[in-house]
Amino acid sequence: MRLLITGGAGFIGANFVHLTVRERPDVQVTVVDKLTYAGHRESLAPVANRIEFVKGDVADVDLMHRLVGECDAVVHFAAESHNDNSLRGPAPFITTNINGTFALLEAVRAHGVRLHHISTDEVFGDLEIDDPQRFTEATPYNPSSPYSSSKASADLLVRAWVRSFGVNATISNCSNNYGPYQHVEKFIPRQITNILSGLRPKLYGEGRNVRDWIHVDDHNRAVWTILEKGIAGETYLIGADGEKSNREVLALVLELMGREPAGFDCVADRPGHDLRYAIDSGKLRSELGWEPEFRDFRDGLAATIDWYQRNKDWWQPFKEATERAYGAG
Ligand code: NAD
Ligand code: TDX
Repeated sequence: MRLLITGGAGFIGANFVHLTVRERPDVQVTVVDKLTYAGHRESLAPVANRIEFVKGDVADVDLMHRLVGECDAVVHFAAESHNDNSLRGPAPFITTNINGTFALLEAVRAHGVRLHHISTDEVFGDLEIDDPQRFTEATPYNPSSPYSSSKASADLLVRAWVRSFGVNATISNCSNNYGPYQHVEKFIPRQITNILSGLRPKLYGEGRNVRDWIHVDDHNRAVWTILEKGIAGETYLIGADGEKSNREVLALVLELMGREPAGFDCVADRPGHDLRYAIDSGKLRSELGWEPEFRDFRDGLAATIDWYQRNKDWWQPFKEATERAYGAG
């Protein structure tokens, strides 16, 4: 199988490339990535001689036609992915997440190639803390931020191309990922690398917000399950029953890193901050037989902390600029 992976130099994409090279040596991997501030060739260094890398933009129609024409299937990770950035400057979220998905859809339509589109649980909006319901495939879309509305737009384009043009595509909406190679702008790596840099962790508001954490390898194994067993036109929610408040996660980071429980700052809340995400992944489990392997968040978090401790060369070059972008907060 010749597999085109968009956004393969980013957090989840790079982990997907590593997993694929490690566990499916018969798959020929081509990565296309624009190498924005969030993309790192270094994340692919351990597998550099096992893959083809193309620096390019998913919104480049001609390039997508050429690359898609040379593969059997596409997994589409490439996106602008950070909510805080989408509040500061939404423009690239529209061009990459919407126009980029459109360019890819036209290419897979022209070449009859299978597409798996990676999306997020944020398209559903948020839940009350005490709501017994979780998101399912039937939950209506109700996105809050420029990021999540651009991902929702992309999902709707995929659904329309399936229905109107018979494109062979599946969609997955996953909850918050953690693990190695995640950009230090995101919650967990920001707090770990703040501590490692002598800075105090920063909690938005009171930290009541709940996220449903999943290890990146569990997400990526679910993507492989859908690629192999998923039904064209279907959407699958991916989640590992990992609900935790931000305050709880930060407390665990502080404990595992040997810091005082009070060793953090509460800072201004994110505008429009979604309160809670929670995924019911029953369809993926019962219909396709997927189950998460990382069942102990504490262990997964400890391993992630260890990775950031051992890989300072990877994150230190962009730590300062990331904190500068966050401002004094
Ligand atoms: P990331 O920001 O770490 O990586 C994104 C990658 O896409 C980078 O390598 C970047 O260079 C590349 N890219 C950006 N614009 C591009 C363009 N125009 N053309 C080609 N490449 C481009 O993001 P991530 O956290 O790895 O997320 C990957 C995907 O998973 C996204 O679609 C995101 O919406 C989705 N997702 C993320 C999470 C999460 O918790 N991080 C959860 C659910 C879904
Ligand atoms: O410094 C911080 N302090 C803080 O309290 C940061 C960066 C975040 N937070 C909070 C905001 C959120 O409630 O932590 C939570 C997680 O924040 P992010 O890591 O920015 O993730 P989130 O906004 O939940 O979105 C993530 O999950 C869904 C990914 O970034 C998206 O790409 C994915 O679609």
